[in-house]
Amino acid sequence: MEKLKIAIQKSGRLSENSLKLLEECGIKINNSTGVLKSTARNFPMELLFLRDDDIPQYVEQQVADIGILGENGVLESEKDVAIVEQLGFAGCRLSLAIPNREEYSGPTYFNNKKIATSYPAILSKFLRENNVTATIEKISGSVEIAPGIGLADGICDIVSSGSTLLSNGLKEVETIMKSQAVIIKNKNLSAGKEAILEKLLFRIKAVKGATENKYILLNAPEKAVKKICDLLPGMKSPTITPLVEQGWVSIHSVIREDDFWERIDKLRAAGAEGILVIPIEKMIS
Ligand code: PRT
Ligand code: ZN
Repeated sequence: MEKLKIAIQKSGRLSENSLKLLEECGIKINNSTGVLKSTARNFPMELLFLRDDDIPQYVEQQVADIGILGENGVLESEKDVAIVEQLGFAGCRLSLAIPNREEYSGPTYFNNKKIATSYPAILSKFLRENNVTATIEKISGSVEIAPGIGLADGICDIVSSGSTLLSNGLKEVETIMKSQAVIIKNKNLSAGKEAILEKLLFRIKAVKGATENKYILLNAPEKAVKKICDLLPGMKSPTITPLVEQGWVSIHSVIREDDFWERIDKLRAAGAEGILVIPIEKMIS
């Protein structure tokens, strides 16, 4: 039987979450520590452990069929691969930053300046689109020290919490792109491999749906049901069961994690009581 070859980062910020995602999809992986290749025990999948920068090339050449890496890495590689799913982890942004003391006037600030980055392709596209002429100094690590040592006037680098910029006396002045981990695929997969990928994506969506949503149970007076149901979109419509106490019902539904607290406040204001919120293990819509 055909196997889907997936490339994941060997060691770095994406490794742990990539393996965790596969595990949450019920895929059991044979020993993956310190090896370059492994297999799954209960899913037609082979794993390759690589540097994230190499993954787009391996996928383009179909050494691997699919891969997990940051969107920033995919764009920078300029390889002909397709992004098939955003995975919701390793969130960050690629930004331009300059020394704190400098006054920023907009992208033209960078005219005739030097910018240090590990992302020359994405940066030069941004500069072109903004009609800015700057010199790009390509360096592969510790980009944030470049202005301090006189290598460049500014930097273009990944920012997450912003503390690296802060401790190097830099301020973020433009966000070029937002990024998160994604799955990429080779554009010419066989029908058999596409079918395995579909199966994997189905599971990933169920896992993502579960982390993005919560199951909610609450009690409400019958007269408040309409108002409360309007606040609970759920998967279809909420489930309503009568309570032993006359005039009261129990309402069950699913709510999204992102606007969770706001919605709870509104539910309470509408008359909801005894609200229980429970994590969801998997969610299949
Ligand atoms: O060895 P290999 O080449 O595989 O790994 P790598 O060193 O190239 O990559 P790695 O593991 O550092 O990052 C992999 C991916 O994680 C990146 O391509 C991003 O998509 C994503 N990611 C998410 C980050 C960050 N958050 C992040 N904070 N990548 C890097 N950083 C670095 C950034 O370069 C800067 O030095 O963290 C610093 C900024 O962090 P804050 O929190 O101080 O702002
Ligand atoms: Zn890398």
